Formats: sequence, structure tokens, C-alpha cells
Amino acid sequence: MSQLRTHNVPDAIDPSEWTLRVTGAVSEPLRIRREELPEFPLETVTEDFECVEGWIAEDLSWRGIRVSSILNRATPEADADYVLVRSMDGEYACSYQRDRVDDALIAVELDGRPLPLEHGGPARLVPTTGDSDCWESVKWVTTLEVCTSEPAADDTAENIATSRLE
Ligand SMILES: Nc1nc2c(c(=O)[nH]1)N[C@H]1C(S)=C(S)[C@@H](COP(=O)(O)O)O[C@H]1N2
Ligand SMILES: [Mo]
Repeated sequence: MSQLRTHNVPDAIDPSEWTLRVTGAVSEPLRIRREELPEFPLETVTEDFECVEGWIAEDLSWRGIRVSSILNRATPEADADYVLVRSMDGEYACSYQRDRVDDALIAVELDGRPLPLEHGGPARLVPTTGDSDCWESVKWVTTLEVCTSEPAADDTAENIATSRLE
């Protein structure tokens, strides 16, 4: 069986502080607390996860909330074509096109159990379009920042991930 690698959890990660915020170009900014998550329908996606470092974890079963169902509640502006996904992990953030992030999950379970802290719990943004890059799977996700132009300067995830390669 192949599993996700285990990495050190940064000191800044405090699950008791976790909430999910939707900010930026929306008419109804949201702050969703952990106990409010059951208000949203859960879906399951099973897929392999492959890291650019050269390892693969097969058949991971993620269960969580479709991002579109959260964003729609915030009512994004008509020309809001991007979402910057931020984390409790310092400057780590990943920019998405709106239509791709809509299909992603805010995963709260992995293989039938609450998502462990070391793999991004309480919640991890999991893309469900098969061609995604490992750094797009944002652990400890806290904010969906809706944007009308591409947030290139804040899109740090790829650089952080590739800087770990030898
Ligand atoms: N917040 C945050 N999310 C992140 C990263 C990170 O450094 N910080 N690394 C990414 C990369 S490059 C990989 S391969 C996976 C690793 O997931 P794992 O720690 O569950 O194996 O997390 C992704 N999500
Ligand atoms: Mo990675």
C-alpha cells in the first residue's frame, strides 16, 4: 500500500483556531466554523496523488464539500474568475481558475476518518480534475479569496514546492 508522505507540521498550525473564510470579490463574505460544516452536503472522490518529488499515493478516498457549494453561498461578483486558496501555513497560497476550483473539494475526511492534522486537517483543498499538480492540494486551508484578476504575486505554492527539490 502506498500512502501520503508524512512531513513536519509547521508551528503556525493551530486546529483550534480553524475557520473557513470566503473573502474578496463576493457580496456575502463568509466565515464558516467547524460545527457549521454539516450544513453542507458531503461528496466522495477517490484518486491517486502524485508529488513532483517522485512518489505516489494510490487510491486515496477524500470526503468533503464541493467548493462551488461554498462559493455560491457567498455570491461571487460576475467577473470573479480566480480564487486564491490560503492556508494556516504562512505565505503558502495557490491560485486557481474559478471553474477548476469549483470542482475541488474542501476535504475533511481521508479514507473514512477525520483528516489527520499531518495531512492538512481539519480541511484540505483537493482538486478533482485529474491533471492537477501536487502543490495545488492545499493543506490547512482557511481562506478562499475570490479575485477579479489573477493573483500572481501571492501564488506561492509552486515555488515553495519546487524549491524543496534537490
Ligand atoms: N499548506 C501547505 N499545503 C501543501 C504543502 C505545503 O507545504 N503547505 N505542500 C504541498 C505538496 S508539494 C505536497 S506533495 C503535498 C504533501 O501532502 P502530505 O504532506 O499529506 O503528504 O501537500 C501539498 N500541500
Ligand atoms: Mo509535492
